[in-house]
Amino acid sequence: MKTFTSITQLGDLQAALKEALWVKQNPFADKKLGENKTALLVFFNNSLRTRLSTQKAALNLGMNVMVLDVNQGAWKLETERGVIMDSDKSEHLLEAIPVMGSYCDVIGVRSFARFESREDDYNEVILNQFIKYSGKPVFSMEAATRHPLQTFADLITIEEHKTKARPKVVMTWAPHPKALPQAVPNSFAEGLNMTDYEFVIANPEGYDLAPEFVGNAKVTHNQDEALEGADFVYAKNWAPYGAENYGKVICRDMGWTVTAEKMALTDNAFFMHCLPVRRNMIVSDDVIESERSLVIPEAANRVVSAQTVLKMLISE
Ligand code: AN0
Ligand code: CP
Repeated sequence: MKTFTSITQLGDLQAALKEALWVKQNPFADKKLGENKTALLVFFNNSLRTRLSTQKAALNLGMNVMVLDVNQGAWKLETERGVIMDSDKSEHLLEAIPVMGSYCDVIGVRSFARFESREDDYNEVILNQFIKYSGKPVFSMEAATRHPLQTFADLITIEEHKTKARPKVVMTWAPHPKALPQAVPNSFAEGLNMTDYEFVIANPEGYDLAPEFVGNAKVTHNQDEALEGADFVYAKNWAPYGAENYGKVICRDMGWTVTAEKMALTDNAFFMHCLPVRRNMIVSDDVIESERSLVIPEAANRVVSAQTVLKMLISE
């Protein structure tokens, strides 16, 4: 594996899940693999889990780790080619990327959708420049359209908790005060489409995801109907994908918040969310604190997903 930007690059999902569960049981077995290898983690956006879990994963593999917060202490970067650089941006990404690449063996990038241009976001212009110009294996730590390390951790968590071969998994939109990217829901849908689980996406009208990510999922605008008989409820906010309202907030309906009444419609489902989560917007206090809430083990599995992927990247 030369890059990891989509969950589909894992290939055989069952084999990858098996490997992940082995890594979880044997976290220090590959301590020699990363000796004298350096991972550079580059953040254009904030992070708690990705920052810490990916560092921990690299350390478990015996690697050195360097972290760069581009917006704190680095030069302000120009990303467009051809501009006259007479503004506040001191350095161009086209120099910065190969320089960063020269200091490491593998490079992780977090670069969210900017919601300035749907075309630029969905063409992954920042991530693809790292792939093109760094000269090193690149992995996504959430880019504009996908968050594959999160999705892998989500799938590991479902694998550990499912009690039937084909659980019903419902991904539901929930309200949030700000416009959030589609990366997490796109990626989760992409991952679920690699399974044979029953997969339903519930969202208000105007919030349908891009068809290439929805895939074979059933899409409904009726949350209550979707929740009936669910084994897993995966909540997430995202902003509209449609060209007209791309990246705007068009629904604030608190009737979509995942509450105990909503969970009562399910088959005693587990609750999942990638975090960070806004309580009593996305999910009520009692649901996230309930014994069916998986948010903490799900976040803990981020170390496992990152370690499994880093292992694949440095083994080649
Ligand atoms: C980000 C998002 O929704 O994509 C990161 C989630 C892992 N969330 C926020 O910005 C709150
Ligand atoms: N779930 C997740 O990626 O969290 P962070 O944004 O804190 O890294």
